[in-house]
Amino acid sequence: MAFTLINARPSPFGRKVAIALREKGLAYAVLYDVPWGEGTCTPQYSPLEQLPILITEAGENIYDSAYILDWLEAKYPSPALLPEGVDARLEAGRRRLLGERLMEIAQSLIFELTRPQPSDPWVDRQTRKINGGLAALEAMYTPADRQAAPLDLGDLAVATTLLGVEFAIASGLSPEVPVLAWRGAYPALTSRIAALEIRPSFTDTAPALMDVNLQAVVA
Ligand SMILES: N[C@@H](CCC(=O)N[C@@H](CS)C(=O)NCC(=O)O)C(=O)O
Repeated sequence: MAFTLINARPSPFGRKVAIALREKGLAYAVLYDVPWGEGTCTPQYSPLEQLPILITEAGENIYDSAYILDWLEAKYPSPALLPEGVDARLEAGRRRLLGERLMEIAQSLIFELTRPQPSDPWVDRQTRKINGGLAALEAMYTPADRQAAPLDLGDLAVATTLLGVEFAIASGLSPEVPVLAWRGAYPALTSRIAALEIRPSFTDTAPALMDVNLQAVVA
């Protein structure tokens, strides 16, 4: 097995890496960990104490999902997960950053909403950003050629974020957050993700709950 991926079953960040590995046909074993658990193994592999972490056969630890994807693209360029041409790459980069930042903003909103007394101005601010980010992505996904284009790192960030928040709400990890109910509200995003989520790389990596009391590594 060439790679080991330290991951958590509900993690959208880890899923993004797992999908890229599958799309590139790279074999990997998974170690599931709960970074908040007492016996977590994550700090042994990343100074940031966050997963996902990709351990190479040579024993190198690659961490942070965005950097792992860049690392994989550089080391295993085929099949490419970025389009050819500067402008197309920059367009994919913009979708990618919107997908990545939306995940962080959604996470911060969900954490705030689960506090005993959420701050209204903070909630309003994060809500505005999510509305703005989703509207920007909807515009970028509306052209027919974007809907039909091959999967790229922009799609991967957007899809794992939107499917991740959808899973968090459906599974009860997150309270209901109306601004995060994207499916159906944004037609172009809805149709693009409907096309992506049936790929084997997506169905094989569907998120699931984990017991946060689990000790360290589980099979
Ligand atoms: N920017 C990081 C974020 C990863 C992240 O937030 N991972 C969560 C699990 S889904 C984690 O390890 N949290 C523990 C912590 O932040 O202390 C990435 O993209 O890899």
